[in-house]
Amino acid sequence: MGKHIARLILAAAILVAIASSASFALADGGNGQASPGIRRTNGAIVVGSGWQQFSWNVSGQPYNTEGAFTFTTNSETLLRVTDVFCVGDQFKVYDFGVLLGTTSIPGSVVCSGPNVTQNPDYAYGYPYYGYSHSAFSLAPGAHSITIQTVVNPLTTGVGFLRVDAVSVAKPASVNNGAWQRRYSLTSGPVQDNFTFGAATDVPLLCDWDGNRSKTPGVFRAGVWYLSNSSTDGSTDITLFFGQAGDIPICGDWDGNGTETVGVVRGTGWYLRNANTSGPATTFFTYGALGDRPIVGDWDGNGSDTPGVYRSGTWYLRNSNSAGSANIVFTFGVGLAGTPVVGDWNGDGKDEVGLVRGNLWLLRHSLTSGNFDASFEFGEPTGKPLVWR
Ligand SMILES: [Ca+2]
Ligand SMILES: [Ca+2]
Ligand SMILES: [Ca+2]
Ligand SMILES: [Ca+2]
Repeated sequence: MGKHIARLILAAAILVAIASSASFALADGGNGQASPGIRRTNGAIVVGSGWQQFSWNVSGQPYNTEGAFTFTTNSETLLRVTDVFCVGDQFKVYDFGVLLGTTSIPGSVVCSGPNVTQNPDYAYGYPYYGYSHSAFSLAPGAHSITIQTVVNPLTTGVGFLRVDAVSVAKPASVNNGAWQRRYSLTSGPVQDNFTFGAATDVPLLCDWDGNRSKTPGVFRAGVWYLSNSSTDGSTDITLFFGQAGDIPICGDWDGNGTETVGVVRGTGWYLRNANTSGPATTFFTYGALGDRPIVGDWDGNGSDTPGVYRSGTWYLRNSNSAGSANIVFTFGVGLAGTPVVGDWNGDGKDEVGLVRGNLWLLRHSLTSGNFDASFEFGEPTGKPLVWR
């Protein structure tokens, strides 16, 4: 029910967006002047203040004419860059002169029509428009962003960038009831720790009360002990679900914002939509015996759905029902490791990783390939988990 409503809202939003962008393109008549967003007046910009225009006006390999966009962040930040107006330009993005990456491959040059827009939200949000665009994750600290136009069929033009603090996944490691956490996906020391549960428990991290913060829980032979705070030993909820030998899982199965309990028994997935004792709300079979079950919001629609990891191949499904995988890719073939799931780049969709000892290897897209980021954290013998 919730998912159907979400789909209807999404469909309506897309229709409105298409209608708006079409009239926008007509109204502006192709004069080349981008109107939305904030025109920067000096080098410093404020994180979270919206789109900032940048421009280029010389042929060859021009850098943006404004000079560097500078800012300092206290948390992980997402830098988004997009072309607007005429489709066809592409950019290299630098931080203090160090290449962060190149924006996506642009569509063929087009300056008019229903899919031409000067609104960066539409240019960035609708990939089929063909605007070159990308997101780059930035670590906490000082940044100085410059843009180089590497494909430049029209000599002059404008694009937009924005920087926003994001809530990305963070690493944890649990060893014999001792929980260690770090506040960023980087190598470094433990930043806080607490004790919860016993050595033989299976630890989990989920948002049991729906306040956007994942806190500890443990599964002990069919009994769940859940805490809504990451502090020593306090149990807020005790409930019965599943039995000894089950693999415990947790996630927001119905997309209502609260993450709840589940177990995998053989290939059977038993999910419950409340953190109370009682029968499964949903049951289906998925995967094969011996698979490592994982849970994530692969499509970013707000509900968590199943996946399995099998010897380097990931089989992900976008609904909590029996059926075949919607997404299949390889990552980590030949590498022993523990699969982990999290939104590593803050785009609202979950990605996967493998933890080998204390080495975390993260993939930033649900596609075949090598790891995109790595760091060391946790006890080599601990269980890696992800919080936010
Ligand atoms: Ca919570
Ligand atoms: Ca839920
Ligand atoms: Ca989903
Ligand atoms: Ca993501």
